[in-house]
Amino acid sequence: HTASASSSPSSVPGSGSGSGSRSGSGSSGGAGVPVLSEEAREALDRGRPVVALESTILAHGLPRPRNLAVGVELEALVRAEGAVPATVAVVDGVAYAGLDKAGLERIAGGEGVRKLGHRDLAPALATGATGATTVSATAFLAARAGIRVFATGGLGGVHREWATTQDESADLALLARTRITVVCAGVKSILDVPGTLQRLETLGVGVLGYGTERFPGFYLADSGEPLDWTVHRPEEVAAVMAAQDALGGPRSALLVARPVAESDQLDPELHDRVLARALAECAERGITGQAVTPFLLGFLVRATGGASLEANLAAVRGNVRLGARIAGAWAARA
Ligand code: PSU
Ligand code: MN
Repeated sequence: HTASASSSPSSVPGSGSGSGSRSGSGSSGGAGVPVLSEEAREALDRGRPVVALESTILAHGLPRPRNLAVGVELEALVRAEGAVPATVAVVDGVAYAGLDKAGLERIAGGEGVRKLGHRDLAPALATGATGATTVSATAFLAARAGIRVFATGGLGGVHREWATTQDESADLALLARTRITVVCAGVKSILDVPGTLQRLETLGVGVLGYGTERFPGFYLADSGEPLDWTVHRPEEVAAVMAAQDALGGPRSALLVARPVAESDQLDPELHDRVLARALAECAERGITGQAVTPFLLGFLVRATGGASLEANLAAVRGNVRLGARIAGAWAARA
């Protein structure tokens, strides 16, 4: 029995289990349930909107020290839309949904901060590790805490060299069995985009284009890949979420794919040129596994003189704002 978040956004699985508080600033329903910040706990109890935010993007996806400022900014964007942010991470072996300032500083601080996918959570908790959570770990912990909406930048996916490495992000399989709505800007073009969409179909993860009939290309507004479903308002997303719950069946996620504005996207020509070099260098250096994504992202930032970073941030900001609006529409249905 994994993520047992019910259809009601105000229901918090594990609350009232009597295992008590593990920290002065929040409360937890037990060792495996993330410690919610006071404000997130209160909002969930009252059926008010909460948005989970991912931390790998901060620790391993953005350069220091800008990453800390971005972490603070994203939380402010959620608040400005009338929702409560809950940045998810593991600090000293405790999982949190809603980091305080000190926690955010630890995660943004660098050395010793691991990258934690879903399968890494148990060893991290058991050994007292500190780590940032990927989409898979964030989605899992958020759902476990009763949070239904999660905003991030890009989803992990199928890597281009899949045929030889079988490198497919654990994000996809986890989303096939976790009831959460994830707002993203598609997947990075460093991945095999059609391959990733195919795997999402096979795994039964629903994908909605937000104001678009094409899957977004993260740095680019359009990856060129068609989508089957398009929505235009947060209320429509909330209606799809409600229909998922009414249908029952596998507790899969819902992806909301929102394109970056064309005015904020990376120049497509520059994008294609630099991407080819990044992929070649990654292969030359023999970089594999969890290190691939951070390497490629870093290469792109340097090779575009920071332009890819600005497009990345524009995409994430938009996703976070939309996540807050969807959480609001979801809370309003309860
Ligand atoms: N895509 C980005 N930036 C990121 C990631 C993906 O544009 O920081 C991170 C997310 O946390 C995602 C993870 O869940 O990379 C996927 O890593 P892997 O391929 O090792 O599963
Ligand atoms: Mn991988």
